[in-house]
Order: sequence, then structure tokens, then C-alpha cells
Amino acid sequence: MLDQTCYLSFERTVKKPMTSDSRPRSVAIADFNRDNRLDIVTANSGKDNIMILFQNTNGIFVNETIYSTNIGSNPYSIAVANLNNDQFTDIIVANYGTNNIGLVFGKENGIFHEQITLSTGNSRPLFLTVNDLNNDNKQDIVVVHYGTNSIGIFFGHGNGTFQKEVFYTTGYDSIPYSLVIADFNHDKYLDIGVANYGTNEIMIFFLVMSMVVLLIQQDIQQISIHIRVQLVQAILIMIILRISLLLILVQIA
Ligand SMILES: [Ca+2]
Ligand SMILES: [Ca+2]
Ligand SMILES: [Ca+2]
Ligand SMILES: [Ca+2]
Repeated sequence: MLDQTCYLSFERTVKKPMTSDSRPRSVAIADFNRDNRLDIVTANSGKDNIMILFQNTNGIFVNETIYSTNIGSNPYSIAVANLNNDQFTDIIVANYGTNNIGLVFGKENGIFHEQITLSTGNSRPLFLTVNDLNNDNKQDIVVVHYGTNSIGIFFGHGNGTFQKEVFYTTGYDSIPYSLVIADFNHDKYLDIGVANYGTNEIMIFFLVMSMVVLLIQQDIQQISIHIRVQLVQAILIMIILRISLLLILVQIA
């Protein structure tokens, strides 16, 4: 019988020195110049910029290019996605210091436009991720607001523009730090799990029929009970919506 155990072995590459005091806080990967080799982008909180490192044929990261996220921006979190459905990957960055989300659109292979921004008020955006939450094949940006104890969603139009941010509170003193997106209850709608540093809890927002429904979840082992309660609520909402629609139709008729 064959031994099917896999053994992983990692070899450290040559250390890539970054600019001193760059204070990288977040990293993402994509093939920005479309040469079939993954490249790296970092959010340099100490230098108020993002830096792209392109991987060469030897697996070494070279030719760094820098794009400013503006003075005092303190970029803390970074993600990559194609926001406007062209052939170029775009970069999305949470600018903690200037309370906005920076959008850096790809212009041609490995070259980007200057950053444009979406304001998040005075919320201190600490973390972000990108996904299609409402299943319309248009990427949405989900942000953790450290300063206002909330998360926010910018629903995308698919052309690089976004709806006004929608906020959902994570509770008094919750101090959210991070989030993850997955379909926790297997209902084909993506859900959001938030790490609340201040209140020592994981909070899950279940998405139901394109509406975000809140669930506070303090004991991981009780999750299945909460999901059942949530599903009953979702079914009730659907019934109420259908009855309302029927009443409106009857009145029109
Ligand atoms: Ca590349
Ligand atoms: Ca793009
Ligand atoms: Ca979407
Ligand atoms: Ca779900």
C-alpha cells in the first residue's frame, strides 16, 4: 500500500527588505501584471502608501511600485478584487487615519490609477474584505469600523462605483477587529462573522433574502440552536412580505 502522507517543506526566500519604518500591516496577493506569477501588495501604515512587489522568474519579488494613500491615511488592511469588471485587478485599502476606503484601480498590466476614496465618516476602518454578498455578481466591500463599533457594507454596482455605505452595529464597547465571510448555515447566502475584541465574542450576521439579520453568538457550541431560531425568523419575514404584497395587489385590483 502506498504511503499517501504528504510532508510539507518550506524554504525561506531571500529576505526582501522594505523601506524602513514602512510598518506593513496587511498583505494580499494577485497576478497584477498577468505574467502567471503571483505578486504581493502591502499596506504600509508607516509610510501612508501601498507597495506592489512583482515576482520574477526566479521567485524573487522585485520592481516595487508605490502608490500614495495620502498623508495621515495610516492604511491598515488591504484586499484585491476586480471591482469594475475590466481585465485588471484592483486594490482596496482601509485608511484608518483618514476614515476612508481607498480604491486603486488597475489601468494596464501592473500599472494603477491614483487612489480614489469612499468616506466612512469618522469610523476608523480597521479591516476590510471583498465579496459578493447579495449574489448579483458585483463585488461588495465589507468594512470593520473600530471607532464606531460597527461593520459597514458598500454594495457594488459592478462598474467601480458603490451604493452609500450601510452600517450594522456590533454593540457598545464591542471594538470589532476583524471579520470573515462564509455561508455558516448552508442556506446559500453568505454570512459575516465578526471578532469583537472589546466584548470577547464572535458575532455572526446571517444574510437572509438579501437582508442582513443580526445574531449575537457568544457560545460557539450553541450556534445550531441560534441558526434554527434565525431560520424561523427568516420564514416569518418571507410570509409577512408575501402577505403584504398580496394585500397591495388586491388593493390595486
Ligand atoms: Ca505577476
Ligand atoms: Ca478592475
Ligand atoms: Ca454584490
Ligand atoms: Ca448563510
